[in-house]
Amino acid sequence: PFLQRLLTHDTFVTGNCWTTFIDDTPDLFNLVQSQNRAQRMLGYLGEVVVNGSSIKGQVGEPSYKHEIDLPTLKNASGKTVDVNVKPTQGWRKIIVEEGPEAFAKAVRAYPGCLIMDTTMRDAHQSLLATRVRTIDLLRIAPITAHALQNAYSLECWGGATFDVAMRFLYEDPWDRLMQLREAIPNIPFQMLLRGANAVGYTSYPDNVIYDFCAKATKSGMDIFRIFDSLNYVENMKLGIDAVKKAGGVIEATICYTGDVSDPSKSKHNLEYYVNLTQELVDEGIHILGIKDMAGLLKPDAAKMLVGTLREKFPDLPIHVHTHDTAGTGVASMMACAAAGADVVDVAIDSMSGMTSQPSMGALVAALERTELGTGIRMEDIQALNSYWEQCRMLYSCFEANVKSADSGVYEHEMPGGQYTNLMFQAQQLGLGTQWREIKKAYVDANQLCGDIVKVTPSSKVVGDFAQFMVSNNLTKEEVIEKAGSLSFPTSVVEFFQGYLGQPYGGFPEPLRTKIIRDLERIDGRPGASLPPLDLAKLKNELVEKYGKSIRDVDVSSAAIYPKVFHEYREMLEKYGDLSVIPTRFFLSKPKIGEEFNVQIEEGKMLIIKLLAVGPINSTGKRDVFFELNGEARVVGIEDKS
Ligand code: 3PY
Ligand code: ZN
Repeated sequence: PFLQRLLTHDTFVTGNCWTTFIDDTPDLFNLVQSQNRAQRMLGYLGEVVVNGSSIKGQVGEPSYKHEIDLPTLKNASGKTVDVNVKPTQGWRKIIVEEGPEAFAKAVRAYPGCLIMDTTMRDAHQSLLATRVRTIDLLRIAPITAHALQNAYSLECWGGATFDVAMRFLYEDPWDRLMQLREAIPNIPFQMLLRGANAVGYTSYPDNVIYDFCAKATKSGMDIFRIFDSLNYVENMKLGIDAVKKAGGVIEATICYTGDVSDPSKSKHNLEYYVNLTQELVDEGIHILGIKDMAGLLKPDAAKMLVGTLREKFPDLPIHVHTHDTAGTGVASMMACAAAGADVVDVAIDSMSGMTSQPSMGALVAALERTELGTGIRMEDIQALNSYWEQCRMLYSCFEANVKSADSGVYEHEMPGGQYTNLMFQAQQLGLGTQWREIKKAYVDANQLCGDIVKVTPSSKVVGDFAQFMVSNNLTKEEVIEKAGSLSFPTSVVEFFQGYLGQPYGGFPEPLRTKIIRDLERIDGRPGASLPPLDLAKLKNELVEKYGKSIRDVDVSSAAIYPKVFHEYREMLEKYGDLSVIPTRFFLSKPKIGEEFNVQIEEGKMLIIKLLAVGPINSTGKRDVFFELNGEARVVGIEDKS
């Protein structure tokens, strides 16, 4: 039909000036573009039909085979809420109209306990390998905007979501942020910023961090939870200043490790956390975050820590984050709230528990009708939960198979996200039976590193070290003894060189010297010596390579993840925008004759049906026959089996 339209087009028939034909005939050009786009998408779908999904970390297919039902919300008088009408009430109003300081004051003055919902970031990072796609976040977004109007924030960006979006899901993290912002104008958005590492795993030049934070606020981000994986304040100062300059809310965060209620764990004691908080307060932060990334904060310790900080810093809003690995999450968050925390983190019920955050429904119900009420209604939680129950099954192929609580976390101290990751890797590498050994080696590796804070990226150092010890059958004593001749994982060597920053209490010697030998030592902030990155030059290079579609935010992606960004753009060139494909068909093939819709843009729908798969031909390819908006289409796909 395209050729037919072209050949019969008036201008074409008269043979007038071909070079201006496309410019003068935009409707035809649009048609070419959208047909081309559809064909490229069929290329991806055909690939999934013939060779299966190639998404890393996927085991099997989604167990959910239906369209996800969207819940309806009822207001207090039982009337259905029109979720297409965007809500105007919410905590974001204060940030936008009065700024971060006023927001912090209002949060501190709130009599109850506010919640942050981590479902769109940490919960799926901890349970589903960060694989939840933008399309599924967007579907529930307008409903969330109504249901969680009184939430302090939604954590929906940062941490691992940034690189995973490009690396494994072939979608753009900035689009995710901007689209969510559009759908949820009223609730503050929160992101996890790894201090001088931004959303990466290494230090970047300072100007990259400033640029990133400025673009994030411009794209809709409000609150930045800034941490450093060694609680190294010099690294955090950079993030704090970048967020300050960008006009965002600075939630500077102390990472919690050890046990303040156990006198035998004396390195990270109450005094350590109080001093650290003072250093951050001196930097002019708006909110204090306490990041209990492994779920080590037992209720009694929570009472001691939050109670002490509350007393010493009466005006400072305190926001506590935890993971429910051992199963004490709800109890601990209630203890935090009772001791004076202003905000605690939870995830929607079906995305909560174990290595994720504690259950929103459990916490909200537990605090309901107390003076620490959250202002969130149980019926709204049930509605949201019905969506996420289905969604979790849609992503069942990324479940790490953690089936129970593990109070062993008090000993091994693995962060929630890493726990699932390492467990999954242990299974994949055939180390499944050695999972117990990995956990034990993790304890030893941490001691060898000097008993450090373990969170991305320092947790990776300890994890790599532990895997190295298990696969080389090395005890802690043997590592110390043979360190001079062992070939350590790069991450371990770099940690000892000082590439992550300076750990509290310093590096253990003589181990450090034995491991790094004559390699460079960095004794201050690792990023301080990096020359600025020429972002204008980078933009020119990107435009030259990918054309005018390159936006300023893409420059930031390429600055932080050069290789990942280029690989993502190559996928984009090959298949077009894959983010619009419904998840079930992104991850698995449809049945023969099954029809599904892909909304490629507002008002433009592709109706796709898989018709047949041909036999393998002499070039090793199979023809895959689709129906696209009623017309037959065929794509030739190499059979890789
Ligand atoms: C991250 O850095 O992604 C984390 O979630 C750390 O807890
Ligand atoms: Zn976390």
